[in-house]
Amino acid sequence: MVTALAACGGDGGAGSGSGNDDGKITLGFAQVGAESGWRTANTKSIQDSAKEAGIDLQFSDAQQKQENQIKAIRSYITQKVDVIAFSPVVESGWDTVLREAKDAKIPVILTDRAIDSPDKTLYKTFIGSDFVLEGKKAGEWLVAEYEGKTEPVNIVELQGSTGSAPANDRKAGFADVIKADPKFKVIASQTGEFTRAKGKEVMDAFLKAHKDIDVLYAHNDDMGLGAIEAIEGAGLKPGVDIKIITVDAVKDGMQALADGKINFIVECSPLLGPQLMELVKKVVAGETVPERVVTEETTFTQEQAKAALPNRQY
Ligand code: GYE
Repeated sequence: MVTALAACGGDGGAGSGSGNDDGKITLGFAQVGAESGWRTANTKSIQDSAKEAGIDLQFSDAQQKQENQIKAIRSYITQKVDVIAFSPVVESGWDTVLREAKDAKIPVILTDRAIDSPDKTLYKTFIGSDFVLEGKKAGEWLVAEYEGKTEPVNIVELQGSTGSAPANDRKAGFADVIKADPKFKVIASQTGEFTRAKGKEVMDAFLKAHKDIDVLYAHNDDMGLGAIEAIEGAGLKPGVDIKIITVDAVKDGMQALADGKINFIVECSPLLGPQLMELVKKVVAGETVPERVVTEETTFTQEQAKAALPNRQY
């Protein structure tokens, strides 16, 4: 169920959603959910920057369900918001609802995650990370870490939410890099739905089924943090007995990295709010916007995490 469609930014109260009769731009944002530390930081960035930009924000949380997101988008169309932005839970199945938005002449901006529709006229722009590149960076660290070694390296993978762009692309980028050396073997790969609880549950099962796990690659910090609990519960040392690579670099992940429990984190920035508000304003003003805005990101080793932690924003 779409439970919250309340205004969360500016002074927009009831009624501000129907067009911009108060002179402000109304943005309807359909968020994925609240599954991870990344998502919490992303939501805050969007809410804070809408407020700062004087944009009325209508915000909804889809609880990781596409049907809820579609309902939220339809409700924004009915409310005649000025712009709709959303972070698609999964990649496919958006054409119908996006055509409805197009017919209602409401521009759409994709935020954070991509869709697989070949019809590029369904949205104005897509702002977010290059998830394939993130997966490649994870793979490159692993290749360097085991350079010169010949024994097999048994890898387990915790995938993000099934069908989501970050899960598909982080898996593909990583696989693409490690396939060059047959010593790297992904012996188990399953979704942990981007949550800590599921990450722990699936890692528990991996540990029961396989006695010889060398490496865990988790598609986000939260699943990695859940897996750390499972690994410690099994009497093993995370970061030592099992090397761990994650993606995101939220504070809790960075702390575990600095503490030696994670070995490498590929950064994925959730702070998309300010750029999104700029794009919203431009789209409403009828200005042309780039088709794709890629977020700039880095990676962190344990030493780099120690240095970066005091100034980490999220
Ligand atoms: O990595 C994960 C979140 O779409 C980039 O979604 C986002 C991902 C992020 O739940 O933590």
